[in-house]
Amino acid sequence: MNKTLKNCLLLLTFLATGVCVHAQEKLLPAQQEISLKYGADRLGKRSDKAMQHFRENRLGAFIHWGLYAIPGGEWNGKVYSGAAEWLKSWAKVPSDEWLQLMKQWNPTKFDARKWAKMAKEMGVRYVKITTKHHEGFCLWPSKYTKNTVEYTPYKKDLLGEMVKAYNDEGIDVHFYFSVMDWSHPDYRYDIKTPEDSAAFARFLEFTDNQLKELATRYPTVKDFWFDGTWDASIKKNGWWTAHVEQMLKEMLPGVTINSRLRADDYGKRHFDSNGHLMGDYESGYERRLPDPVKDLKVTRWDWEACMTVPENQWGYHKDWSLSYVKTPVEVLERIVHAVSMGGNMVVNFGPQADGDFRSEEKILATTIGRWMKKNGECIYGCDYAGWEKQAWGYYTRKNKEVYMVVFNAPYSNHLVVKTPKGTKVLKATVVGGKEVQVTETERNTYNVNMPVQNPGEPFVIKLQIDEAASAADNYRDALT
Ligand code: JFZ
Repeated sequence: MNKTLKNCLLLLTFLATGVCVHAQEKLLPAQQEISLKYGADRLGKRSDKAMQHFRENRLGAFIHWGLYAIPGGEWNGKVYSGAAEWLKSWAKVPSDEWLQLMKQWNPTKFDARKWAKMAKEMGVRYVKITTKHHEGFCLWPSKYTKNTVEYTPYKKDLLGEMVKAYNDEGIDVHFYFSVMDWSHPDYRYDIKTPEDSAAFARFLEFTDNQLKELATRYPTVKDFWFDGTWDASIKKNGWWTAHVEQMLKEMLPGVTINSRLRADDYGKRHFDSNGHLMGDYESGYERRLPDPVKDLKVTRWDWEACMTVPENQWGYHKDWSLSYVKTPVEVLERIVHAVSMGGNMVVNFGPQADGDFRSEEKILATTIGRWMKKNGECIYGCDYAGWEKQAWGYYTRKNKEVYMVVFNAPYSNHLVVKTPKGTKVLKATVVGGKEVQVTETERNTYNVNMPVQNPGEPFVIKLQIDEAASAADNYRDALT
């Protein structure tokens, strides 16, 4: 079977079966745990400063930019509706032909400072940049391959320009890195022969070199987000995934690494054979989110979700009419949803080949930014509040502040709040607005009035609470 066909089949299989989609934590009783050399490095969340910072950032932007932006989903006159960054695979384009696109790589409208301003205005605290996607084209002048920006008409170090510009705006840079490399002759999907082993060993050395190069050239990078790690070849080399994490952590103290990199001694991914999360945060929530009532287990570890604006386009696709495109409010709701369950959210952008952004993405960034400017205090540094989910929206919490983020205004004009035992609501104030009336209607149940003038967009109410409220109140339990 040729490589590209194999790619298609692999993708189809995991989309159909959800193989990598539902990485699950399955905890074994402690006495049944097996000993692992390449399992979780730690139990529970990391609590150091760098991890706290990662967590407090909460909102990020993904940038998927590579050669695939040039054809934008169209090959030889045919438009493919699948993800644009997979076009090489959909259209079965051989690598040498695909890499010819490098001759056209000249983003004349690219201005890193403009990109950074746009991110700043949107209110994102970090960007995740595709240093190298599955196609194998590198946005930095890597010494270890010719498939880089250096050998395009643009020539300059795109990644370096971006890192500097984002950092200058106070925005953290995270690196997306695809281990799977469709253009490297030594990449293998599986290891079946001694020849495969030898080739894959060379490939892993090449990958180590590229990663060391990235860590050395761009020491301000805060995070590596690995992708393209689902093939049997990598699952059979779990030791290597543990080694990469260690290597990067030695080179860059504090760096954070996603769970998607890792496979344990038995090829188990994300969560090891004992059910413990590997890497620093779970990265399986992609284009979907945990259920706010049923999936509260996610609040036990750090996690980061990412989402596309159309149904499933990461790289630039010229035709967004082929699938549903989320509105800014729908994107915003997903951001809040993630934070309300203790996660981060990364919103994807697929810049055009000329270095500009499509207008839909510019509008999205501006709209989210306007909202964040006013209401960002319910996002940054916020976490799961632990209060019972209500139909009007989501709770988030920062220390003593509990935020109600309202997406569905009720006809009753009352927002029902149920507090945990011993917690009273003393006062409610619209963020950027006035105080609203709170009425205790039952024990641990309140009606918070809608603002007199419906804000007409999702809004936030900040609650002042008393958590040491005495049990002696007006209520007695029903005798039945
Ligand atoms: C991968 C890439 O193939 C895709 O092009 C994009 O870069 C995205 C962010 O990551 O796609 C995946 C990888 C893993 C899952 C789903 C899609 N998963 O585990 O659910």
